[in-house]
Amino acid sequence: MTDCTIKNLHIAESFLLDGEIKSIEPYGNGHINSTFLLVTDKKRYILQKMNTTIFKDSDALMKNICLVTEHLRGKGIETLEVIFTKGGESYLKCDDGAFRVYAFIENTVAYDKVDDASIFKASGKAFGEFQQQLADFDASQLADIIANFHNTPVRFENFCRALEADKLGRAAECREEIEFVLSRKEKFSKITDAMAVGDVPLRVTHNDTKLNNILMDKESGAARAIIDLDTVMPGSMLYDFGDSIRFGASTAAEDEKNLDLVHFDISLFKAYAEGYCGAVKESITPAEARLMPWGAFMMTAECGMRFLTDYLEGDTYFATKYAGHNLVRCRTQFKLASEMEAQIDEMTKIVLDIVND
Ligand code: ADP
Ligand code: GN1
Ligand code: MG
Repeated sequence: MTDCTIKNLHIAESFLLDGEIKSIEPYGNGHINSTFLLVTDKKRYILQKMNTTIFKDSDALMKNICLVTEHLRGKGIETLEVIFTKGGESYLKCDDGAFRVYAFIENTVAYDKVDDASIFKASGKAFGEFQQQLADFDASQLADIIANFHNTPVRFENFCRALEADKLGRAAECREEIEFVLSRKEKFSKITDAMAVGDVPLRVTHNDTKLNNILMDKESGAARAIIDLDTVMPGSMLYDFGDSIRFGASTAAEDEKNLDLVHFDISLFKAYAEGYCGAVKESITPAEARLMPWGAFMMTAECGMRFLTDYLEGDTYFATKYAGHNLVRCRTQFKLASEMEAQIDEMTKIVLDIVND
């Protein structure tokens, strides 16, 4: 057993598990928390070392998650089940960090990519419904876990600071990407401006709606549960719609090195829009409908900008697998964002046709 496994074993033993622990192995493709599959002789669980550098207030984070999951469960919706510690806490704080356990949601799959438009449409419908299910949730109960999470102008300022400091001298090798960001400064306030004047309402949103944050039924392909609830907080529908498009309407992985393979697939956009916009049809405002395509552009450009910022700052935020991983990710995002920019009118027509149908 490695040191890490031994430590995790001690940690896992602090939780109210059913059965005797058999194995603990790294699991999944998340960029933020360290995730493990924990297996006992009776059941499977997810053990996570929470990223306390990013989520500084673990108490507030777990309180949010408990409140949101209770709200959803109260409506009969399948959701994450927090397994408490033997001491009755929702997570374990110890010298090695902060840890939590969820029941493993069985017979599901978290996709990193879909080719089947019907699965993507089903994920859109589920994220749209998630938004509706949280519409009667009292937002004042929720802590703002990461301030300005999708405030693109603030993300732009952070990027400018990292560029100015250029502490590792990496700016020289990403001139094109830097130019991509700087030349789009004016566009970055499109959503925040609409929110400031009240055209786009603040809602309780997920804020990290990439495809591998929804579990789909292995057999039927239907959506089962929305996971990764760390960033559920007040936000905009445009963020949730946009982030799903960013990740799922691409013809390639988020970290594909060959940019010739990376394209924005408008037919996947249409499928997702049918699912999502269909589900929020009753509550979507005209401004939200009009700005949906900009949500996709914004989340994609913003994510690319965040990858680039992290690259300039020395890869301290996102988990990376090799040197230059964040720059590779940034390039796919900018390629997608520029293809979206070129098709904004078509995308707008698709959304308006669905909403006005
Ligand atoms: P991160 O914040 O690092 O993205 P996630 O909470 O999304 O972490 O978990 C990473 C991956 O672990 C998910 O993409 C999914 O594959 C898997 N996962 C997380 N929670 C569960 C669960 N309750 N049941 C089954 N799989 C899960
Ligand atoms: C992170 O946690 P994960 O891997 O689902 C990030 C998102 C980014 C995404 C890019 C809390 O999501 O904002 O869009 O990586 N989550 C956080 O893949 O920063
Ligand atoms: Mg995740």
